[in-house]
Parts: sequence; C-alpha cells; structure tokens
Amino acid sequence: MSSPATHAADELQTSRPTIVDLRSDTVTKPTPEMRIAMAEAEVGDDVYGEDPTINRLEQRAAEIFGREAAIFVPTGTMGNQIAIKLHTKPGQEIICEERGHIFNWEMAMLAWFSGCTVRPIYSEDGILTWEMVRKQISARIYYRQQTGLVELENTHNMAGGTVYPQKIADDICDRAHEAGLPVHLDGARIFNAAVALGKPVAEITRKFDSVMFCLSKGLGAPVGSLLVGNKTFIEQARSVRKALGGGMRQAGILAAAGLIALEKMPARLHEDHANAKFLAKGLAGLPGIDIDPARVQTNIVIFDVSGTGMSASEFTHKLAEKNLLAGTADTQRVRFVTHMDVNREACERALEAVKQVVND
Ligand code: TLP
Repeated sequence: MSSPATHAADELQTSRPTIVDLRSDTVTKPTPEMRIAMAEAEVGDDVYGEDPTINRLEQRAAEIFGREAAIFVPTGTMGNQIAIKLHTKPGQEIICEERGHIFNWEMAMLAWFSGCTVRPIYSEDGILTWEMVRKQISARIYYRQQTGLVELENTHNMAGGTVYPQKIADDICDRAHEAGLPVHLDGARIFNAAVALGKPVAEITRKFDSVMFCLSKGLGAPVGSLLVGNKTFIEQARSVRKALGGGMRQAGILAAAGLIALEKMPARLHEDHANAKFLAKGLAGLPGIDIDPARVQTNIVIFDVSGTGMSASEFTHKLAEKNLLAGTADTQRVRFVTHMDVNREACERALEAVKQVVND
C-alpha cells in the first residue's frame, strides 16, 4: 500500500503539466532495464583496473569500433581533452570547424590544459574537406606556430546534426596522415551518423587516430563516454584521465547502464531521426521560421526564428511558457534535439506549442 506521502507525490505528478524537453539528447533518464543493471552491477576499484563491469564496457567498445583498446571517461569533454593532450604539444594549433564543440563548449581547455590554439574553419554544413584543411596547415618553418592536430565532429552538433560523407572523412584522414598530422574524431553522436549512413561505426571511424563517443546522449545512459584508439594511446590516456580527476573507482554502476546503451540503443536511433524530420517538416510551414527539412539528417533540428521578430532566446522563453523546452544555437537560431524520451505524440505537442508562439 502506498503511503500518504506517495499519494501526495502522485497527485502533484498528475497535476503537473507535461513538459516536452527538446533541449538536448543529454536529458534522457535511464531506462528501467538500466536501473536494474546498475543496482546489480559487479564493481571494483577501477583505478586499480579491478572493476569488471568497466573492463567489460571498455572491451566491448574496443570490439565494436575495431580498435585495440578503449577507456571509460565521465564525459565527452574529458574524452576529447585527453585526446587533445596526447596528440599535441603546447604552442601548437588545432584545425577544426568554427562551431566545433572542442572550440566553443569545452571551457577553452585545449588552451588551458594542452596549451594549444585553434585554427577554425567555417563551413555552412559543418563538414570540412581536405582542401579546406590543407590551406590552414602551417608551413613547416621554425618561426611559425605549427599545426598539431586535425579534429572533426560527426555528427556536427551546431551545424544541425550533419553527417560526414564517408569519402570526405576518409580523405581528410589519409591526407592529414601523409602530412604527418593525427586526426581526432569528436564522435559524441557517431551512432547517429552510422544510422544515417547505414554503416557500422567501425567502418566510418576506422581511419581516425582516436575517437570519442558518448553513451549519455542519444544512447540514453545517465553518464559516460569512451575514448578508443591503439593500446599505447589508451594506456597513456589512463594517466591523463587520472590527472583530470577522472579516476572513478566503483563506477561499474555507471558502466552497467553504459553497456545497455552501447548494445541495445543504437537500434532505436532511427526513430529519433524520423521525429526530427517530422518536426522539421512541421516547422517549415510556419510563418517567420526558416528551415530546410531536407537538411535534417539525424536528431538535431536547428531553425532560424528572426522572421518572427524575436531573438532565439526570446523565442525559447515563449516556448517554455507553453511547456516546451528548447535550446539556442546562436542569437537567431533555436535548437531541438530528439531523443528516446520524446515520442511522436510529444513531437506533435511540440509543434502545437511552436504554432501558438508564432501566431501569438
Ligand atoms: N553537447 C551538449 C552541449 O555541451 C552543447 C549538447 O547538449 O549537445 N562533443 C559534442 C559534439 C557534444 O555535442 C557534446 C555535448 C560533447 C562533445 C561533450 O559531452 P559532455 O557533455 O558529456 O561533456
């Protein structure tokens, strides 16, 4: 029998308006299966390499990506920053797309922790080509700061979840290697890219020197990312992770949810992509909103609201009043991200909320 306190909580729950949260795919809650696995997880001290569940997750990640080794890290940011630290020397430049996550959202850690600067390249759809990269590699002259790393993001978050055509990514990797440069992939949403391309993650990432991917985004785990690469690189990554305070001890509790995310959740990502397309098509017909639904490839929908006379943040405040949570990509553009906790019906309600805001 439930206690009066549970009753009160239930009532509060039912009287609360249902909120549709499209701010990010990071907002998902662990599934019941994940919670059970977490409760039952076998654990040990991972700093001593003794957490069997983390060891299993790292092994599976390495297998799935066709690599020698993998390391579990608390966040995508830490995974990227470990890779940057290992690939570069202080005083070097990193070539990446101008809206890249490592450049804009990682607290300038590439400068702070690794002593590097960024040589950004703007590309409307976020996709770089070798021609663009080549022009930005510094000449090998002793009095010029040197390029240390090329970094790509797939899918590209702030360009709207865009996907690297395989040939373009392969070409950048091959040519960068010929030029003596390593290439790191921020593959926070690489499983979304794999679904969009209809190819396994191992195939689309095989030419990169290192790959970071997140369990805590579309795959629905509460916490965690992995960095994959060769054995020596991952051994060195363990020391850098420890230096950053990422030695997490009995974190097998998290890895247990991560294993379910890794094994089972990629199979449902196509639903998020279909919902994103559905949202994009619905938005395209609304006054003051500018979006080309044909450009929505995965689970991120970015649209320009300047035609409504509102800034992106004013627009998202209005949406919040209608119980729809959204993010901004810049001052003019709003970002919706679909995920496993928003179904088609929730997307229909989201469109209804947007309609009301533009019609008000
Ligand atoms: N992205 C978050 C925000 O930080 C913008 C989001 O809501 O999309 N790489 C990419 C491409 C990302 O999108 C993110 C998170 C990360 C790295 C960092 O992952 P975490 O949040 O685990 O540090």
